[in-house]
Amino acid sequence: MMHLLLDVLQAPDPNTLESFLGRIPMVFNVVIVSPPGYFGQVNVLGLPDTGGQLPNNEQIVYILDQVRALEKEMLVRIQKQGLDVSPKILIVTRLIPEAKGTTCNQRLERVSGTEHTYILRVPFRTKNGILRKWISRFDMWPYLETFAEDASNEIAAELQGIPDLIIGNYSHGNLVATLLSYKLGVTQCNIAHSLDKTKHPGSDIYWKKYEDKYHFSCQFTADIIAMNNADFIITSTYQEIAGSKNNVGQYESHTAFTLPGLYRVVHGIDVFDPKFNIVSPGADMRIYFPFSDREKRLTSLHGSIQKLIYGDEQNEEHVGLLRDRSKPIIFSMAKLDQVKNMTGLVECFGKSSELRELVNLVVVGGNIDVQKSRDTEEMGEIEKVHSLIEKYNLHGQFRWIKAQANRARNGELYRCIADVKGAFVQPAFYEGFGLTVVEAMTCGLPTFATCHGGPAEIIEHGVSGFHIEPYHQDQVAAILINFFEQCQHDPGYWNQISDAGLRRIHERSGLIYSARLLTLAGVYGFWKHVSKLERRETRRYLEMFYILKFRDLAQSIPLAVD
Ligand code: UDP
Ligand code: LCN
Repeated sequence: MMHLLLDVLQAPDPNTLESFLGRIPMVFNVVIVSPPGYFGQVNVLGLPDTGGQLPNNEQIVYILDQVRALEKEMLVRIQKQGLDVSPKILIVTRLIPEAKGTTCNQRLERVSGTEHTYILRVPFRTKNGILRKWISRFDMWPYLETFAEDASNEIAAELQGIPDLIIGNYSHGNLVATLLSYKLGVTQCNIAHSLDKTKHPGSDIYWKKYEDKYHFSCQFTADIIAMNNADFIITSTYQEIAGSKNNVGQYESHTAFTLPGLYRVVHGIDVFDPKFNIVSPGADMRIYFPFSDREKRLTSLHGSIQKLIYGDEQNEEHVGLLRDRSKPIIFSMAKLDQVKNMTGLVECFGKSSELRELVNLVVVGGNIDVQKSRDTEEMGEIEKVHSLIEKYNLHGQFRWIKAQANRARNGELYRCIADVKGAFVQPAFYEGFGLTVVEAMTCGLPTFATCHGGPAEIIEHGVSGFHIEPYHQDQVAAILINFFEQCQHDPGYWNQISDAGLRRIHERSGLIYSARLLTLAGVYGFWKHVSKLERRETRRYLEMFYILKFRDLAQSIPLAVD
């Protein structure tokens, strides 16, 4: 460190400064905020903000993987720094008294596979008392200020002090992280995941149309405040920040927009601000590994997977049959949200007799029995799949399996699809990052994924997989047909794409994720310290915006009644 310091004093280039700051012991306590949904490790029920019966929503999976890696890295660093201190990581989420059989009514829960990481739950409170039931993320805005206040006390009690880094997730987490970091003067990092503004095209101009249901006015205001208050921002891809030639980036779409009748943003965020950093998460390598890793394969699960794919039974777990087992399978797995466009994939398959000649289709997602669903959007999608099965007479060529909670088995499922020389298809209209794409590629499954959002960057078209345009089903079918025909003529072609996908993933491995995160925390923590003055005007402006705009908007949302 003395050598590094000498170098910094002599020629302070950014790399040396970064290594130097990265080594200073600065981060011992980390708080990660994510209020929506049922945040649990098992059994989180099928509600929209949780994404299934399990931690299967990108945000929860992302955070649980993140904390495990983060704890490891913190321990290594603390030891290297010659210190004898136990780190602590707290995931702060909402406590839901009516927890429906989950652990979401427990105040504190240790994260499995860690020593020093806990989920800390804090209830939503108003002057009428504590809110007992689950509410949708769209209706949470009026609760968040008090939540942040209460959370800061709970955090202080748990840590016996203040955290060194606060990481927000998604609109709500980022707003609460803002309030906490403002109050405590702590370095703030934001992670957007999939912001709703880009997921719902036109939601700014037509905000009034969506207001009753989604309260986007609140959410977009919160997003703007949080991204400007953050000391640094982590994204999974470059696209997410600045977009591409054909697609607008998540952050880019916040640079200028209008909410007619409310306000107009002329300089919402600078996408070239040095606070942006690309740090991609990888898939958990214990669960997702190549199909060719024979010794590691979970062969004991093959029986149940075979049943899942080929079993005769038609029930609420699966419907449809695959008559010709010699055909490869195209496989997809996602929530049955409109934006995931699973129905588009089924339709694309249904319409193309050529594709149906070549392959079978297997889709995992949602409920099959519409009565079992509690989400209106999902209900619409469920009915659409059922009607597509009839319309295109998909019997014998299509299998639809209900959302699957067992991650270990899901990993093996991807590999079993690879065994039959199949492919993975991710047909979303927009995808913030696309964990399933990384998972499939990590298992060595050739992957076809949407060209809108993260996957466009994960895959190099025609090399390590393929980009598809979800708005043009004919084109999607043509790309798939072309691939499988080529595989018939040249069996080596399948392996070539599979290998290139694996290589691509390893190049961008998520193993470096937590190391990078901690170094960034050091660098930006230092920067926050030295640039206090510069940011004072911004902070005053944000205070004003919060008090004069956000508060009124949040208060206009009706409170839930138990
Ligand atoms: N997933 C799952 N079972 C399902 C559907 C999805 O375990 O039935 C998992 C999937 O493997 C991935 C995550 O849920 O890890 C979904 O992440 P993605 O980024 O694809 O989409 P999100 O739902 O977060 O928008
Ligand atoms: C992150 C996502 O990607 C969305 O699909 C979720 O609905 C959101 O978080 C809220 O949990």
